[in-house]
Amino acid sequence: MKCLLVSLQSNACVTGLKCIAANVRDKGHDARILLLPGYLELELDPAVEGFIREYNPDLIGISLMSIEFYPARNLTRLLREKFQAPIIWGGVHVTVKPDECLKYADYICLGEGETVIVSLLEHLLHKGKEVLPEIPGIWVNCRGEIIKQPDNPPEMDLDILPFQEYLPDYYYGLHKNSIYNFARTPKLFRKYAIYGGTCHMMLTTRGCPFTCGYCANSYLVKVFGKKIRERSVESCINELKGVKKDPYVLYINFEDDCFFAHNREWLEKFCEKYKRHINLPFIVRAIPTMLDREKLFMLKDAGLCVVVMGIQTGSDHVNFEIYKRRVPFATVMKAAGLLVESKVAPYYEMIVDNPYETEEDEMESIKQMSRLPRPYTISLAHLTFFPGTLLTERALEEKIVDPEAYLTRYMVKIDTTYFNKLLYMTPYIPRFLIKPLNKPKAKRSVVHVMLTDSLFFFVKRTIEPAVFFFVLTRGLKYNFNWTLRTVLGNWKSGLAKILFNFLGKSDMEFDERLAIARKKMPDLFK
Ligand code: B12
Repeated sequence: MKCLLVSLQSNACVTGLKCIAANVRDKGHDARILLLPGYLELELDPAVEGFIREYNPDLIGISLMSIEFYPARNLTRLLREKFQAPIIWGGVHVTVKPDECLKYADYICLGEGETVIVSLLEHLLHKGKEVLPEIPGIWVNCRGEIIKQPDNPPEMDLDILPFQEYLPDYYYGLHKNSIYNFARTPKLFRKYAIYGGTCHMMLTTRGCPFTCGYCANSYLVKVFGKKIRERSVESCINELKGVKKDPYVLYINFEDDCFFAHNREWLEKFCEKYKRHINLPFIVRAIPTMLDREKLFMLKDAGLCVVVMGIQTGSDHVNFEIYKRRVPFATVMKAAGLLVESKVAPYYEMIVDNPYETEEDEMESIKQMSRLPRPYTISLAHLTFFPGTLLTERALEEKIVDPEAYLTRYMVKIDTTYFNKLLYMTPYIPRFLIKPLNKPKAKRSVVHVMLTDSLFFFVKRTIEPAVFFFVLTRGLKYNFNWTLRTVLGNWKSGLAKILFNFLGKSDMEFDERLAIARKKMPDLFK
C-alpha cells in the first residue's frame, strides 16, 4: 500500500511525518512525504496533481498544527476534486479539535500516528475503504456518518519505533511550480529547512508533566498523560550516527520540552556515548525549576552550546495567576546564574502582547529581566490563544479574545509597542538606561519614546548580533571550525533576524498568504 503524507508547514522540519513515514515503510508499505509550504491556492498546481497521479497513493495523510487549519481545509477540497484516495488528517490541531476536523476529512487520527496509520493501510488493503475501520485512535466520517473509536494509548516503548532520518530519500517538496526530490536537491531542502538545514531536530522524550495555561500541553495531557516517555540512550545515539553521516548537519537541536528531565544516570551514559560517537555541538531546552548544576556541566562537557529557557514573564503574578506556571523569578535568577557560569549560550523566551497584563506587570517584567546576569539573548513571542489551552478557555469565557485569532497570526510577529522594544533590549543596553525608560505611558515624554525607538533600531543591527555571535562562539568553546561553519550555514536566517525582527521569512510569507486567501476565497473562511 502507498501512503502520501503531506505537510503544509512553511518550513521543511517535519519530525512527526518523518516518524510516521519511517514506520509505514518499516512495516512493508510505501510512503512519501510531500511539503507544500503554506499552500493556499484556488486550484491544484499541475505539478502537484501530476506527482500524486504518478505515485497513485492508496491513502493521503495531511498533518496540521492549528495555524495550518485553513490550508488543510483548502487542500482537502482541491484533492477531492481530482482524486478518489481517502484522506486522513492528523497532528496537534486534530487532537485538540477532533469534531471540527472530522467535518473535512474521511478519517482523523487523534494522538500519535505511527502505528495507527499502519493499521489503517492494512485495513484498506484487506477490507477496502467501503468497510468502516475499527481502529483505536481513528474517527471516521462516512458520508456524514460519524464514528468515534476509543483512544489509542500513546506508545510507551519509544525504542520500538524506527529512526527518523535527517533527509529521507522519499521526501519531496513544491518549489516554483515543480516538485523536487529533496534528497536529490539538498540545496533546495536547505532553503526550506529551519536554520538553513544545519541542524537535525530530535526528541529523546515525548510528553511534558507541566500544564502551563498558554501551552497546547495543558490540553494534550488529557490524551498523552503527564508521564514523560523516554527513549534509551542507545536508540538516540544510533539514530544520530545515521544523521551524522550527512556532512551538512552541524549541530543537533533537541526539541524535548525539558532535556533536564532525564535522570543523572541516563545523562551520564548519554554524554559519554555522545562525545565518543557524535561529537557535534547541541542545543537543549530547559525549564528553570529543573535546571541542575551537575547535569548542566556534564552536558556542557559533551558539547552543549545553547540552552533555550522559557521565562515567559518577569512578573510572578502573571506567571502564577495567568499562566498557571509555578516558577518564581528567584528560580529563574538562579538558573540564569548557572547558565552564565557554565558559559553555554543562554537564549530566553518571553511571551508578550498579553491582554491580561497591566502596565505594572510589563514594567515588572522589564525590571526583573534587566537584573539577569549577562550575557544572554532573548526572543519575544506574541501570546497566541491556541485552541484547547487553559488560558484560551478562560479568555473565551471572558470574551477577551477572538476565537479565530490563532489562525491568522504568527507567534513570532509581535506588536511593536514601547514596552516590547524595551524588553527586547534588556540584555543589550546599560542597566542605568533601562530604569529611567521603564515608565508608564502617562509619564513618558517624546524624549523617552524617541530614545527607545532609536536605541531599538541601533541595538537590533549592532549590539544584538554581536552578543549573539559572542555567546555562540563561547558556547562552541571558541572552536574556529565550528564557529565558521555555523556562521556560514546560518547567515541567511541571521540576516533575516537582523533586518526584519523575526525568525523565519517563510513564516511571515505564510501569514501574508493567509490574509490574501481570506480575500480571494471568503467561502473557505466561513
Ligand atoms: C519541534 C517543534 C516544532 C518544529 C518542527 C515541527 C514539526 N512539525 O516537526 C518547528 C520549529 C518547525 C515548529 C514550528 C512551529 N510550532 Co512547534 N513544536 C515543536 C514541538 C516542540 C515538538 C513537535 C514534535 O516533533 N513532536 C514529536 C512528533 C512525533 O509529534 P507530532 O509532531 O505531534 O506528530 C505526531 C502526531 O501529532 C501525529 N501526526 C502528526 N501529523 C500527522 C498526520 C497524519 C496523517 C497522522 C495520521 C498523524 C499525524 O503523529 C505524529 C507521530 O506520532 C511541539 C511541542 C511538543 N512537545 O509536541 C511544538 C508545537 C507542535 N509547535 C507549536 C507551534 C504553535 C508552532 C508554531 C506555530 C510557532 C510559531 N512559529 O509561530 C510553528 C509553526 C511553523 C509552521 N507552520 O511552519 C504548538 C502547536 C499548537 C497548536 N495548537 O497547533 C506546539 C504543540 C507547542 C506547544 N506546546 O504549544 N515546531
